[in-house]
Amino acid sequence: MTEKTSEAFYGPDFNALLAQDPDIAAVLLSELKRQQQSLQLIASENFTSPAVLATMGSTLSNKYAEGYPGKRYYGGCEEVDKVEVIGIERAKSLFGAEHANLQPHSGASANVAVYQAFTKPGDSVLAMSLPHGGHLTHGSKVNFSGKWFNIVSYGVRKEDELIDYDELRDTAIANKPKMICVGATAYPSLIDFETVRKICDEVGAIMWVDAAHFIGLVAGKAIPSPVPYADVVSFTTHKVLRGPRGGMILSKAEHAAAIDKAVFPGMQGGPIMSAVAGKAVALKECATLEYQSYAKNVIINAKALAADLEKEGMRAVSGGTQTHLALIDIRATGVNGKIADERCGASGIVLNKNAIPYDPETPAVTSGIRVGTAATTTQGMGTAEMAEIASLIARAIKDGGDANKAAAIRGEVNALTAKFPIYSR
Ligand code: DSN
Repeated sequence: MTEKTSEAFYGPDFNALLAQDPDIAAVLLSELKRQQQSLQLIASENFTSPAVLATMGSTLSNKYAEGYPGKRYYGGCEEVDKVEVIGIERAKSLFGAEHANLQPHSGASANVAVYQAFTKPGDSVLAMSLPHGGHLTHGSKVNFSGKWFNIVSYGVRKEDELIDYDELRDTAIANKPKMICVGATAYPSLIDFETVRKICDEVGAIMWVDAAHFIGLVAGKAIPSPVPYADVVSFTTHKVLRGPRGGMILSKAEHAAAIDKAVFPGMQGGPIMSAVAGKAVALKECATLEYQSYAKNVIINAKALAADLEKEGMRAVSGGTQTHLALIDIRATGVNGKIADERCGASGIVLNKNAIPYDPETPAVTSGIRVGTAATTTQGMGTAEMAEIASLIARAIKDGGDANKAAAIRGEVNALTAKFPIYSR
């Protein structure tokens, strides 16, 4: 990808930016090249479409629109109202949801709204522990959730690294939480929503699914949906879902008013209407057969990558994956997660170190890596490329940080990514 074609991707406005602020323009170009020329295996990242990117750089960014369609606090909202109404209807239709709120600025913001809608500070909430794959907003001590709520945690079984629903039920009965959260950032298996619903009913808890990681697979009908079971489902829109950076909440109709009030005025002021438009565009894309095929291929690729990494002597946690991500225990290589992350990065392979369940290392070091296939599948890569990627990862980790070997791997990564161009015109 030459500089000329990179500029061509950004369009004529890029020349204005280049003239006015060459420092920032240069970063836009070099970040585009970084995304094009290295392997993006961070499980929460993807390549959104040029159509979504167009909304993000639009004049909708200029408009303040506190409130909801038809009930705004400022004038001039008639155009942005249309965008939000279309987006809400698309979300309800795609997921079969009774209510949708597209305004949360991020997944964490969406989660703040969920806490606010259903709990008061000091209430007990049962959620997956961070070291076992949960999220900061599921009760980490350094997050508002851990500071303001009585978080009770559940984890995965040591034997098979799967959620222990009996333990979850026992903990729920013992602690009577106001809300139970399922959903994680590093759990490769499917969640049994029906069982969680039964536990919630038994103890009178709100069922909250943080679906940020897998909602795109649900949208593509590749895995079962939590929507029929959950009171509320929160998620980000930029992971497998492939939309703009942002958050969204689906809920039962009975919770609609509480959710909307918690988002605005409870937690946010004006929504980012350019992002709301991007969410609407992404939801339309997700309703296509093409996207459904993409979602299935994401899982096929993740399973292949996990199996190929096992052939390279690394262990897939939970016995493999049923989703878009694999958590890999790399202790057999003699290299920890931090060093593996650094060595892969130096070789043009972007992934993240990740704690594995019952990890003997600290969270800053870890014994694992997390890999996801959302971005590479968007590029059009398939199982043959997953085998190549597994071999490149293994070499990067095992080659001892040798700069020449890292440069050679980077060359191979460049050659591979060049066959699957993104954002090229
Ligand atoms: N940072 C996200 C992830 O990588 O999973 C979670 O918010």
